[in-house]
Amino acid sequence: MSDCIFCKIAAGEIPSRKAYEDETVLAFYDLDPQAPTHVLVIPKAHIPSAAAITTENSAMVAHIFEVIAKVADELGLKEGFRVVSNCGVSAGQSVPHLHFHLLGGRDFTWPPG
Ligand code: DGP
Repeated sequence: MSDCIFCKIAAGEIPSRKAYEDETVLAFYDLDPQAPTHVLVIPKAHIPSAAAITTENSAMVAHIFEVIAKVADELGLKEGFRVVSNCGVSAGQSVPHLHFHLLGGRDFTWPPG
């Protein structure tokens, strides 16, 4: 999508600090980190949110979770990590391109705020 900031990051039109990249997935550091490690993992193809995951694109989501496990291991998150996908306005989604926050390096509370 031409006006989507994460599509532009995926295309290399906006720079990012990359943690992982392959043909279909990009992981890059969040510019407003909420934990010592805070990486965003996105599909390069535009999917608006978790509400738009379907049979047609769910293999991509499975691949994203493989990438999350790989990046968490490479970044040494051995004590644990949290994966968050905010979906919709009331959940706090600010960028309408599916993304998974990979957060680690500190303890997390439950339930989340
Ligand atoms: P959410 O609020 O769940 O939609 O998360 C969006 C995240 O994206 C938020 O933590 C800040 C991050 N973000 C927004 N714009 C940029 C950007 O241009 N570069 C990077 N690295 N992160 C961004």
